[in-house]
Amino acid sequence: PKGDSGPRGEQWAWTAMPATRPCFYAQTEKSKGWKMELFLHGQSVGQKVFKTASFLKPFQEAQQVCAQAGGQLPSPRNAAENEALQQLVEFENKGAAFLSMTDSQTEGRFTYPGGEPLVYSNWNPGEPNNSGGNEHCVEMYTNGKWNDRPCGEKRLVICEF
Ligand code: 291
Ligand code: CA
Repeated sequence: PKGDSGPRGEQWAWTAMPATRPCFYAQTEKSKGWKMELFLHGQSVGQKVFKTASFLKPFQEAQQVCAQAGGQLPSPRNAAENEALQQLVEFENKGAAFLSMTDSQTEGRFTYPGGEPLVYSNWNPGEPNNSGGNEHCVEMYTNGKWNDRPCGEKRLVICEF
């Protein structure tokens, strides 16, 4: 971070704003409307923010929606993150939501968008079962459990920032 002085001689520290979290920073800058929007349709857990788009899309389009907003689809990496996301899915009341992970690369081996293997999972009993041989995406049910599901299905879009 490099320093700079303001009009009253005050010192300002500059640091790069993480490009993946523009919405989060916008929230802190903007009016109460933004905070209310996040209160109703978002969840903050640790350093992470989940925000729902409140509409349903197939996986690829959902990915694009989140990338456009500077985020990505949700990757719950522990029980606390999973629970925060579950509360959002349940409150939104639009059914299951897509997670970020797929096993499109290697069947049965689910990975994050960067290709790393899962560090946490919350599969529903019997999942993932690749039912019909075409379930390469993951949905979170309203109870927080995970199920592998075809990527072409439309699910609630939630992004992580
Ligand atoms: C069953 C389980 C899941 C599977 C799902 C789909 C349903 O859950 O076998 O592992 O992903 O069926 O095959 O597909 C359609 N078209 O309904 C059903 C429950 C909630
Ligand atoms: Ca399944």
